[in-house]
Amino acid sequence: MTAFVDLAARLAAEPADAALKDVVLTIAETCAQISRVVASGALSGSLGAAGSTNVQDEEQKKLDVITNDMLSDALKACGPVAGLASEELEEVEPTGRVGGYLVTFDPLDGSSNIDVNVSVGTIFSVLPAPAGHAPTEGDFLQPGRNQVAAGYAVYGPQTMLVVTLSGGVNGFTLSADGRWLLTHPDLAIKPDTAEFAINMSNQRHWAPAVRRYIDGCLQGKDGARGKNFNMRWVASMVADVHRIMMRGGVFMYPWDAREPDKPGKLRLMYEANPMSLLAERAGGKSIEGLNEILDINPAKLHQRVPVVLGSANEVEVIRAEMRAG
Ligand code: P6P
Repeated sequence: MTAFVDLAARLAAEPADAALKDVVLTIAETCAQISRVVASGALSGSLGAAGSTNVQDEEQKKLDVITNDMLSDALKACGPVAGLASEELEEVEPTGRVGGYLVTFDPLDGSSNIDVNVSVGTIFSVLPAPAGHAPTEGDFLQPGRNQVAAGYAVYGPQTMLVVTLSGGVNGFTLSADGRWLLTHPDLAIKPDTAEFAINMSNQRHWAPAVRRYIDGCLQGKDGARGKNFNMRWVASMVADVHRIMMRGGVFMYPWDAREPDKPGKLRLMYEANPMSLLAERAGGKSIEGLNEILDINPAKLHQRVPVVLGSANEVEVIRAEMRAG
């Protein structure tokens, strides 16, 4: 029987601040608890709609609210956390402490899948907090390059945690007795792929560059790309990105004409930025179209951004199409 290193031991080897490790361990422990709540489904009466909408004007599921409260409570009790922000909360929530770290999170990404038992996940991002004063919304508006840690938990056939602090990207599997065990060290995204993830039902709404790229993929090995492409779309960013971490691929949620004043569906601060840090640290790339997502200077807490993320060479093919207009 293989002896696996656990999360605490793996973090101990990281040259990162001990307080930051405490924050990551707190999030990891809460995700382990969320995994149990998600797995109980109908048995705990936690499925279905909450009867409310969030700041995104999206219907909240009961589990959106439950998991948000679990993470919010855990972070408010975690000493190094000065403030938190959530997809489910309109405003940031200072903890009453100064210094340390800010945490943004999507407590249950892909929750529209929860009632049909398809993988969902939790996404988190950790930023440095300001010294000397309680954090305001403006203190959260830092570019993704400032993140000091990022990760996600995916609640699927296995529950896994994928996280980066100071160096590479490591994957942990939740054991039956509730421990995060290092099963996927030093994750690396393959630079080339023949698999794309996009919601094809939006095809008529895409910009010309995206339609050209997808059309090229669909021509198969006799077309310009010279290979047959496969398509996957789980409609759960965590599940689609996890697949790309495991076997390569490219994930796209581009701007489309349905809401021309919005740049895309996914949120920068607690979806695109953490996933982009993980992708780049694993040797992949993540762009909004022409430029790296991690270089965006946020203007609003819940701002949206187009996302093209995954295998580096395939992202460059898409960027070239975007440049062509
Ligand atoms: P669509 C889930 O609601 C989410 O924010 C992401 O997890 C996912 O990639 C996307 O939306 C799915 O969007 O339009 O295909 O339902």
